[in-house]
Amino acid sequence: MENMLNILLVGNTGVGKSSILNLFGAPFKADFALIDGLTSETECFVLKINGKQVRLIDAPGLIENSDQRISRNAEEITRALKFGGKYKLVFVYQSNSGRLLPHDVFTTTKVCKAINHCLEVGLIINKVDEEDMEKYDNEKNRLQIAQALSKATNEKLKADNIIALEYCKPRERHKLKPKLLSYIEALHADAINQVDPIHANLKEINKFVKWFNSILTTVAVAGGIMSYPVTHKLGQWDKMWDRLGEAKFVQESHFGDN
Ligand SMILES: Nc1nc2c(ncn2[C@@H]2O[C@H](COP(=O)(O)OP(=O)(O)OP(=O)(O)O)[C@@H](O)[C@H]2O)c(=O)[nH]1
Ligand SMILES: [Mg+2]
Repeated sequence: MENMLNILLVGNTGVGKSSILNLFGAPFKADFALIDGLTSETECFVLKINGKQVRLIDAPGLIENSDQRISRNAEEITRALKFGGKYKLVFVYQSNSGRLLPHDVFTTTKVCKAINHCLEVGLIINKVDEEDMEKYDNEKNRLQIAQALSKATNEKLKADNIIALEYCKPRERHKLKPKLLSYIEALHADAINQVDPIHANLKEINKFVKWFNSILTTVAVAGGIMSYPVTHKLGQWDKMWDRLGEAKFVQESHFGDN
């Protein structure tokens, strides 16, 4: 069990983590949930993928609407990172018409920092509209997304490790399985040797969102545009992350472990 390969999906509530794992054959709860996240505890399911035994790990989303739930989820995500053995760690975002959401960046940063950025990570952009698929499949755009998240991931996210999954009716979702299988197969696995506890609360999240948006506004004004579509405005994203670097985004205590 110790040396079993782990596949862990991390992301905010409702993005489709459990549904994606179920495409491999897992039986996790995945459903409509109006207010609270549906998955509240980390759960595992062991099965064979391409003849190899793997442990699929389904964790709750980090951000919810009470500090109590956020702390519980943070503990559960921390636990999900501690099974031992090698991991393929994949972040899951829900497509937002090519815009990067601060909540997703927050969660990615927290988790990458907790494991000291020790392994290469993946990113699945889920529920993508059919007409946006080619934008996300475009190599240049994926490179832009990787660059936009370079500070959050310490450059452990490569353009090749980003895929988009098309928004599908539940009865058609099985058609995503071949793409997902070859993606997971190709993803690099590595050991997570040390995991610092993840801590987060609403105040910190709200502060981060405000700060993120203010940085966006500052750069948007300088760049003469009003928003930052991840897939279209890479040059501006570069500038934005330079500003984030100047603000010591990752290192500063205002976005630290308190
Ligand atoms: N139509 C469609 N619905 C999807 C897709 N992926 C996920 N869903 C739906 O999105 C909702 C949330 O999916 P889950 O898999 O439960 O999401 P989750 O990330 O596990 O959410 P939490 O457990 O709350 O953190 C469910 O109603 C799914 O059926 C998709 O590609 N297309
Ligand atoms: Mg879930």
